[in-house]
Amino acid sequence: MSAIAEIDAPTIAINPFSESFSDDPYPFHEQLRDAGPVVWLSKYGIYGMARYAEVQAALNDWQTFMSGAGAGIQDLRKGNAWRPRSIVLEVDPPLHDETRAVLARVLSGPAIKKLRPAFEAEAERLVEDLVSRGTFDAVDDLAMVYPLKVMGDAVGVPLQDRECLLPFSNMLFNSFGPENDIFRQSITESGAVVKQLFAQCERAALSPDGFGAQIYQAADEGRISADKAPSLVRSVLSAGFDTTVAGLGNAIYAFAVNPDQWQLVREDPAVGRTAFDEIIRWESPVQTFFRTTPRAVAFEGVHLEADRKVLLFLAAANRDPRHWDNPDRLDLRRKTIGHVAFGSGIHVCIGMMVARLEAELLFAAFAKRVKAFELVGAPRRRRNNTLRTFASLPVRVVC
Ligand code: OVM
Repeated sequence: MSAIAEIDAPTIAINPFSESFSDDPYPFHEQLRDAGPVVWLSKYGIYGMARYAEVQAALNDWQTFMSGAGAGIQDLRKGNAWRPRSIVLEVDPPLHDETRAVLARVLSGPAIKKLRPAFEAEAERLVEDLVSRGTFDAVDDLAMVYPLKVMGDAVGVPLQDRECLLPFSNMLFNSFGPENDIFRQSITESGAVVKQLFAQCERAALSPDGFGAQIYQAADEGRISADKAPSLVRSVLSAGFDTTVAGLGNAIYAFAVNPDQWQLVREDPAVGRTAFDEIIRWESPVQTFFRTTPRAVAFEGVHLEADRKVLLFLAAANRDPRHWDNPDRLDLRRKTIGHVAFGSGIHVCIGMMVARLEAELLFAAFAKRVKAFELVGAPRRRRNNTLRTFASLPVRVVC
């Protein structure tokens, strides 16, 4: 018995994986935050947290909110999981620290710095082409094109083998949620791509100088066992593409609907360098991730049962008025430190420097040439159980 009385989490009937929730999550986020520090989502029999303080605390307490049972709604300890777990995202220390260290070296600051000239040349080339067209789709012609080109080159995936990456990720990010209509549809649509994606993780399929090859080199050097290399390549291919596609699409949308904020980027290169973090605070590509309680837990005065999934609403935490001033406002001069769009704690995004570099260089290339982005058709969202992203975003650039 604990000395302090514990209450049960209030029950909420909201379905966070419904069409209406993903169409406009923000009113639901407010209800979830206002209901309490921890809520019980009766539809799925899971806990949820949507306030900044609790999400941040849970992300930084891996012993209480473990990842080893998977980052999705399914408990991967219980067998018949459709996919092998990620050996970095979905494991706890000590194994986590060994695999993380390998990726940390591959994706280190100096390593990312070396990418800059090639990333910059490609940003200039692509943006010059888009600006000369005047009107384009910011998803099909930009957000999907640039990461596939520059990150595909950096990892060492041959050009002709990249088509599987986005359909695979779309399905994978759906698979963190329940087996609903969109998850099933993405499985149907992805057909052969799972096999192609796994084939792409083999050493012989990767160029000899990219991140993929460097992961195999870590195995050669005995820093991880040889059987772990393909799995770590799979993590990079899973996490490194559709996330930035979402973030870059959301960025162009953000600039189109907040023209005053785009002016700030044009006027001050320093704003352009930090804009992406505010954009992903405001429209977080990864909306949610799960953790699991390994035992009964007392957290913020609330009793949580053992072996329960806990849905962390990262995007709701990023707009919690208990933490942020005027959180629904995109404010590129805001101090965004502490946002949880990249997560926090031991699993914090390991590729964030790549994502920031892609955004910074694209924004700089546009800032030289473009006064404003205008929507020329209705943006269409791509519904996904984890990602907030667009299927189509027709825009015109004003020069
Ligand atoms: C992984 C993985 C997959 C998807 C997302 C992610 C955002 C990681 O396989 O490690 O992090």
